[in-house]
Amino acid sequence: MQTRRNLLKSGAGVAAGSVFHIGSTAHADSPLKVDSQFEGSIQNVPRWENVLPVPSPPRPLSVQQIPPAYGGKAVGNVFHGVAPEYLTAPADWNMQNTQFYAMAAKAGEARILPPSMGLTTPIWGYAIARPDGTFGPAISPGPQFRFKGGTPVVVRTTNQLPEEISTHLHGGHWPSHSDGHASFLVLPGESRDYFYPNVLPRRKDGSFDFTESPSSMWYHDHAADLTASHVARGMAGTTVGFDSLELDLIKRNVLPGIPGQSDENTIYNNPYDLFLALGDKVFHPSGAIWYDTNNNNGYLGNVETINGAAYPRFTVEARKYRFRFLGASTARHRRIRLSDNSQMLRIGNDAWLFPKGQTVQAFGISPGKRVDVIIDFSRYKPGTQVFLENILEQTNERGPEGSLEQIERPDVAGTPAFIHQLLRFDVVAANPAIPNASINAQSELRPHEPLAASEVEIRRSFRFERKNGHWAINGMFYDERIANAVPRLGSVEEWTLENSSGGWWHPIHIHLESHQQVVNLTTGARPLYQNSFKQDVTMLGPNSAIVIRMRFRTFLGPFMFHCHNNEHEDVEMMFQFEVAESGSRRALPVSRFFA
Ligand SMILES: [Cu+2]
Repeated sequence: MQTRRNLLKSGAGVAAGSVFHIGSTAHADSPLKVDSQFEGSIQNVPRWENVLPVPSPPRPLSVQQIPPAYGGKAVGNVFHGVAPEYLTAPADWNMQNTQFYAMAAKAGEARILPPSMGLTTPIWGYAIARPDGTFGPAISPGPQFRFKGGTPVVVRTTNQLPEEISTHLHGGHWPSHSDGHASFLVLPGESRDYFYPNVLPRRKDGSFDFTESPSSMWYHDHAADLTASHVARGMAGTTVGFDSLELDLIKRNVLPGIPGQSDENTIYNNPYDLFLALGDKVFHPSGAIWYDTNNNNGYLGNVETINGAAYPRFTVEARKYRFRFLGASTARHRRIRLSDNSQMLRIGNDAWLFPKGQTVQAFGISPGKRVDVIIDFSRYKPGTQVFLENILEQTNERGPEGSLEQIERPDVAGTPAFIHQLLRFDVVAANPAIPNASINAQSELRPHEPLAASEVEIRRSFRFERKNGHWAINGMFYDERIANAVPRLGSVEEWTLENSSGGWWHPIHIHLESHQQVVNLTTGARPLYQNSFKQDVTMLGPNSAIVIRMRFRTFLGPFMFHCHNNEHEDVEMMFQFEVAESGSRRALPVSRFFA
């Protein structure tokens, strides 16, 4: 018998007044389970009351000149200083164009839960400085920066919280001092000048490697031992990187935007391109975030948030949009689809656009990852409601149900056993003055240059495993004094990332450089399409081993690599590599330390 529920799931549009609900509705929804330690937490959160928050990017305080907000203190004249590269920058880094910002990490109040609940939530977030140097309110996600390739940026970050912090801008290519190293902190009451030169690494022939230009970055706290609780309290934000290649794709109306207007100024105002930061939280009945600092395995919330709002709705024109999905959870994995199972065009993995898009009905996204996707709403009539759904069940911290291969499949066969709706899109008529973007699966995006086996200088192996109730790599815990790998500046290395901790999932993030997957040693399989270019987080499913390659360029010094399940990272599944003038096969003491 065709029940109403089956009818809805079948994807047939069902009229309710003049509104068309596409795909499954709330009736088909599977709740998220909450751990017994959070007994009494908020269970039922009304959906689609919140409107999706879309941040407006801050403008730099100044360009070229140190801004008045710096209070007369030159760059580097703060307690934690600035990267030495700021003072020794080569002429082609365009330092005369440097943009200056100031930001504080501070406490605040947010409206994460829907208005009808009447609750606010204390957060730790980020606040941008006003021209006079005072800070606005803390927000979470934090201010969304726009970084242009070739334009250096300094962000003076002041810690107004009671615990030490470290800000990692994930997906970029930064000096060691500025990279958010877990031990290069900003102490309470102090400041650090984070220097983001926005320079591309160079190829062997000396030319800038524009294939490495990052698009979708995010920043989050990375302080040793404190990362997970800081991120759970709200310490994360997004950053859009762009270069002339991406601006040209908008000008030619390939990527969504406003053609003819999208130069480096108007890209600040592209209504068809936005981040969707996916988070999950547990709420105390007071509305406060409920987090257990004693649980080292992972944090699973029963309330889903996007851009800091629980179950929001978002009005879209009947046209193409670019969504930069971000796995902002500390431990939850998701598999995302549209409620009518219709096709999307995936155009990137982590910070980097693909050479060409990939048609998908669903994609997996684990903690730390970004998935860049085009959704074309022109297929829907104005008045249609279509939902964004997570179809991946995860009931414990070990990881989600199913295998990594199933989660990464681009197609959805049959009706998923688990459906949890995250966002409602309300489709309205498109502004006829702006043409729909032309992008399709044949559009040329960003070229890719593979790293060849013949270039590999050193091979290393890292085993991610459970040890004495904590999390280890090759049987060892994070030690800020030890460079666990020492690659030579300019060299290519091949690393085997192995997960031998039965049943646990580990998303492995390597700082400084993109890496390229070569082969899955467990299955012998070549990488899937979406994993065959660049990424900065490689997902290791249970009992798996994946070989990757990367080239270490531009910056000397120590950088982190670690599990991006933030709870695992804190205790202490984290190593560092130090890029040096000469490489070493053995671990060595760290030679540069930027406290
Ligand atoms: Cu892990």
